[in-house]
Amino acid sequence: MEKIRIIDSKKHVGETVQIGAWIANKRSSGKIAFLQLRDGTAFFQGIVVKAEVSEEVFETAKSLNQETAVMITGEIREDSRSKFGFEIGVTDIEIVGESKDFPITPKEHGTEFLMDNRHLWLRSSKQHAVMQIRNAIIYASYDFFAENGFIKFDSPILSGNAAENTTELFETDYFGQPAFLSQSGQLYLEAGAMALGRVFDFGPVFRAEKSKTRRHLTEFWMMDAEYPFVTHDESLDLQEAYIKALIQGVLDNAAFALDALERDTDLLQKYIDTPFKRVSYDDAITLLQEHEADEDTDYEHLEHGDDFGSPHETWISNFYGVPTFIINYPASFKAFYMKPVPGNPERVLCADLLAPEGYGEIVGGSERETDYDVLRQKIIDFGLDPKDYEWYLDLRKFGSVPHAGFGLGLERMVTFVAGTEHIREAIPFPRLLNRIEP
Ligand code: ATP
Ligand code: AMO
Repeated sequence: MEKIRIIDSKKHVGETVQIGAWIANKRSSGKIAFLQLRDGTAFFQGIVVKAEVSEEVFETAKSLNQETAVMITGEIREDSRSKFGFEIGVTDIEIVGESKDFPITPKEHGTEFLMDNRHLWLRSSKQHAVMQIRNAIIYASYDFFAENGFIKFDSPILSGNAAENTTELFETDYFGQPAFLSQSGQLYLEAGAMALGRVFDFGPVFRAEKSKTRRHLTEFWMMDAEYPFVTHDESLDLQEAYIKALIQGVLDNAAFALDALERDTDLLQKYIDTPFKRVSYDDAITLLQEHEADEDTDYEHLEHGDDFGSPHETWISNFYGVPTFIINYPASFKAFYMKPVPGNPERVLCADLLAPEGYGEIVGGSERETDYDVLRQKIIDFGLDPKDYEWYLDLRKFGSVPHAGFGLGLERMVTFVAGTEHIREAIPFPRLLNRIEP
């Protein structure tokens, strides 16, 4: 008899098969038991009819606890009443692993309790759906980069210098010398771009974020890309195509997960079909000022030169209703490696992509400074030691070319596409300000 996975069940209609699964839920009456089965690929109903099976099998079905592991034998049938369209008419049940008092029951639980039990919470249908979306985004990302001629280039996780903001570094001891966990592979990717052309990186990065928000993790996965001989404008086109390809990948390959989360897929389709907005930082500030007295706004007044807070980002992205690039931010609160806007040294050639529906920034990118002397001076102005960046400065000595790149925070993208509330559900084991376990 063939052992199949639930996801493949429709190819086996009419056949008697075996499915290894866990009991997600169970209802039974005197005559019939409904088993909600899950095998990781999907959730699925098993029907055990007393009159059609041995007494022993029916008693076993009635005794099954939540999360007991079973090997089910039965016939795959089409059934329009089941959400999945199919079900299995159970003829035999073998218990593989017992389960007793599974802590996460169908009733409501508090967040801290669920987080303490994250290793078990992952089995719920909601977490299953979010993880499937995460997986679809990862595969779509690899596909996009492969189709667009990018080479995967892995940057180190242990580093002797800061890539972004020195206040958010995790420091460790490297045989008596300080080392830092990577905040972004970008600087190494720039070296990669000069060696291999279009490169991308996908790996964990670490930021000692002291903030407790629904958008910050201390360990998250970043998709970083870098390409030579392009300007930041050209880079925006690529970023837009990339984000659309990721959303498309989820619509194509994880539609069932979006459905389980009741995500509005028409909205996702709209983000693919509509050009993203591109608004300069200064125009965005002016727009915010013009609307600050409106009845339905509740953000603080900002002057040109101030950084946005979450309420400003939320308002801007809601105003446009599609993903919006905010370009040319003030140099004062952006990283040292960004190239100034020609003729306006106060602003830099960068963009943050704000996701609509209040999801905030999901991508950060920029055109990089190419001039050795200017870059060296900026490193000093930012309070960094040029000695730590000698290798990086070298890239400006030997055939420096215009180049740009961007980084996408995977978990922010997952949260946005899944339409979920908090970033902690977008990664299997979230690391947060007050949590490093399980
Ligand atoms: P982030 O700030 O989100 O860590 P980033 O590294 O790109 O990502 P910034 O460019 O400094 O950092 O910030 C982008 C936006 O993130 C800010 O404009 C703000 O809206 C939001 N943000 C940053 N810190 C917080 C916080 N503690 N609480 C709420 N929102 C925050
Ligand atoms: P930036 O600092 O904007 O850019 O980070 C890129 C993206 O990473 C995500 N992100 C986070 N996600 C979860 N938790 C956090 N604490 C967190 N912080 C940032 C966001 C953000 O847009 N080197 C540049 C990229 C580049 O220019 O190539 C960089 O790191 O989605």
